[in-house]
Amino acid sequence: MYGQETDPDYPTKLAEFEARIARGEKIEPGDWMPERYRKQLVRMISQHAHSEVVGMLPEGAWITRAPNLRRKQVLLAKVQDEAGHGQYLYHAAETLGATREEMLQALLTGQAKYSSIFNYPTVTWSDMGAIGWLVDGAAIMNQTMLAQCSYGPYSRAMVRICAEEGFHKKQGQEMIIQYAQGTPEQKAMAQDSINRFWWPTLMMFGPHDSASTNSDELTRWGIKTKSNDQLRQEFVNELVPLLHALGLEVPDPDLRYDEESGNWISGEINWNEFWQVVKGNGPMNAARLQARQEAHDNGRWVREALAAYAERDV
Ligand code: BYC
Repeated sequence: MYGQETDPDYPTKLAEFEARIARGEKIEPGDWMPERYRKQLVRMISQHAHSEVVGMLPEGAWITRAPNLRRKQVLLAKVQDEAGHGQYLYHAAETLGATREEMLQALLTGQAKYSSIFNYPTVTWSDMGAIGWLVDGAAIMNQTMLAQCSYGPYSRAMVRICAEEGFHKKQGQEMIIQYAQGTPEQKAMAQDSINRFWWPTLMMFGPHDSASTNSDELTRWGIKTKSNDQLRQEFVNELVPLLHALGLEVPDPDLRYDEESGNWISGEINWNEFWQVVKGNGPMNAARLQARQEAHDNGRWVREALAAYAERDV
């Protein structure tokens, strides 16, 4: 597809492609697509896949420390689901010509991004609740939109992922509800988790629309149908009343309700912190990549065995 725009038929093909999107048709792997559309999707889907895989680490660390068997089973199932999400998403990116090896290499060398949220530590058990309710809750908001996106394999992966994330969100919410209504120590633990995860969760939605470099292209081609700020606002509007109803505080002294718009208006996010984390300087970036590298190295024998099996004489 090199030099696609020099093709004399490019304007016609582009117009047909955009007309298909405007009609709500899905673009499928073998279909003609602008090179920028393919690149944007590979970028976003592979980052999303990496987020699912790296996202297993903060929760996986608590499987052995779950307070009872029920919680352990639920957490195990959740972490296993995230591995599955990574698989669906890597497959979706492969339909666009990206190889698994190059995507994993980009992750392990620190070239590829993954969601900033997973570069924060999980220091108490109720962080499992905060991740489920806030982080998966934020992810669902974004992914429900992506389930409508114009690229068929990505949108279909999202339908299934959202169904599973719904369970993840509910188990986290149930945990925070229980602790908020439990002993003073449990309530303080839940509040502390909310305090630490609130702002990083708001950062998950990405920079303000005015600073979002990819949004114009993604919106033009039906990949994003809501903006970063719009989704973030929907999340804040949903969560604030629920947290208040539990007697929990939102750690934002500037938070206020705007009667006219019906929105809860947040104070300003610490964008310096956000960009530091995105650039690899967050509290857990180095530890996350090291853990992924170790897992990759430990899995080498499995990849070699699979490759040998695929090449065997039949
Ligand atoms: N973290 O132009 P913008 C989960 C980057 S996992 C890091 O607005 P875009 C779960 C962005 O990549 C769910 N980087 O970007 C798993 C761009 O840099 P590049 C994860 C971020 O793409 C396990 C630059 O900033 N969900 O649910 O229009 C356990 C400018 O941003 C972030 C997804 O991955 C960030 N938060 O919008 C529990 C959803 N935000 O790439 C739970 C798919 C921005 O140009 N992704 N950047 O170098 C998306 O929807 C979009 O990519 C984003 C950003 C909304 C994240």
